[in-house]
Amino acid sequence: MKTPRLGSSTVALVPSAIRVPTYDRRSLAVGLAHVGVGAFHRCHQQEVLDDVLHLPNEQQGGSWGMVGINLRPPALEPLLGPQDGLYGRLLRDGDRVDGRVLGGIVRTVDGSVDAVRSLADPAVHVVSFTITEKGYCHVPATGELDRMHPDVVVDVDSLRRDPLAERAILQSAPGVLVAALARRRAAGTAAPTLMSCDNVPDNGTLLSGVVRSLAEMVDPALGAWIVDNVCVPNTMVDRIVPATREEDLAQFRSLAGVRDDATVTGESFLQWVIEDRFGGPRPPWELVGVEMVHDVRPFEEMKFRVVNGAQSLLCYLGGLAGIDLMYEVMRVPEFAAVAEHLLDSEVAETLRVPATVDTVAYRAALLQRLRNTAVAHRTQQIATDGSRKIPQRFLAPLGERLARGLASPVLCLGVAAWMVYVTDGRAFDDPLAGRLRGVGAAAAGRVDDVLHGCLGIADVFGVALPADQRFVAGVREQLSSLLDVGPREATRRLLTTSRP
Ligand code: NAI
Ligand code: CS2
Repeated sequence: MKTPRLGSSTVALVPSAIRVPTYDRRSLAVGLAHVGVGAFHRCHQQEVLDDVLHLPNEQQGGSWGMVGINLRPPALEPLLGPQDGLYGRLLRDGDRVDGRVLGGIVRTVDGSVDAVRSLADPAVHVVSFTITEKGYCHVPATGELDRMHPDVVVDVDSLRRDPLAERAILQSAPGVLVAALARRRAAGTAAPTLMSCDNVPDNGTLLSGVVRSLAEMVDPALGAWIVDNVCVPNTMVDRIVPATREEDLAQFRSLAGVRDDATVTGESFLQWVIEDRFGGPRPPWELVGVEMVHDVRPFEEMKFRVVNGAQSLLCYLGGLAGIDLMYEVMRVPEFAAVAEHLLDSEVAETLRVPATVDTVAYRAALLQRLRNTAVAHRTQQIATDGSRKIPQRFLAPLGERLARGLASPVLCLGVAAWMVYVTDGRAFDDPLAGRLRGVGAAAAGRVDDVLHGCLGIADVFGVALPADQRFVAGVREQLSSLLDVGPREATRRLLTTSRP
């Protein structure tokens, strides 16, 4: 017998071991929008929203149904439309699996035309984003709008001719936002609060800057209106959510007895810290475990430098060693030791630890998360878009340590491992992939050519670091070692010489 597909008419078939929405989804009005409904959004923010929707109505302070928007593949309609927005999430820790059906998405939209229309709807009070680090069309080294980005160039031209995007097909998330805000301004309706949930530094400040800059290129008065009317809080988000595999879909189908094409999986750990600065109504996230704070920066720096810094160090060392999964990388003694050394020394010395954080527990939890054999997190996935990730994960702490006269051999090893990874001829995804492959082809594995070819990319390294001979020498030492003896021996050498 054919397995029924998950949807409003079949969700009642799901066994009680799997929690399903018990709130009335038919009465849910749209109050939120999200752009970039990928695996992470569906496994992080949507779980928190589902918890909000299960609160007593009098505690919710509004109707928080969400319109899900994708501007890039995968298209949402074929994925979630036939399922009435319902899908399953599986949390795995060791041999424990927790299944749940989430129901906060009440409408799906694909493409810029319907996206602009949806975001211009005054009922949408908060627009959130997980559009990947490259979705902001910014310069990684500065956080400013890349005015020469091909999508920005096209959108500015389109919007100058068609400011409300009545006909324009827009290419970038900032362009879509500018068009939607222009419609709200023209209609005299309130602006939504924009909330990035991406792993970019000062994500709200960055989002606000790229939107304002693109708007000013179209119409300076619109740019000024955005500055005066649009709140863009910073956030920190944390849950390891690997790309969904066929076996994940099969496991959910087996547990739930229904077919779900949109299943997502992750670890049970979840943290969300939001700067409490909203221009209008918002869900009562604080009632379901979200930390609403005045300053996100300390939480963000901890996350980028401890969690993401360790992940990026391990993914490049592991990738160079031919290892596919992160928990397998942690089984290599040298790699586990150098990750711990990073946390305990070079990173720890740069952190402004929030008063609410127990650093010993945070470190122990991270090492356990990285060793979680139930989360099939590929080194290749974490290595993706590294030019947009290493600035906040390696270069920011490195620069701070240099300013204090502190050496950072492990962070330099991370930078060097990235350099080898993107120039040794392997396949990888990155907005700068073409340029990086060109460096690799020209360098042919010669240390100084790889080093200076990569350091010459100002979008990533800026100007100050490549001009600092301590930084250049530190990276060169690790790069030479990696190219000479490979990742495992290079790591062992570093640990022998630098660990107390
Ligand atoms: P995914 O590949 O499942 O989804 C990516 C989403 O971004 C899709 O909805 C896609 O349509 C959209 N997108 C991609 N490029 C875009 C562009 N140039 N403009 C507009 N939209 C674009 O990836 P996933 O796992 O959902 O991660 C997305 C982002 O979430 C990450 O890049 C990161 O910033 C953040 N994040 C991810 C975590 C994870 O463990 N996967 C954890 C913490 C944050
Ligand atoms: C990972 C992150 O792919 C990557 O860049 O480092 O998605 C990481 O899993 C999350 O930030 C954890 O919260």
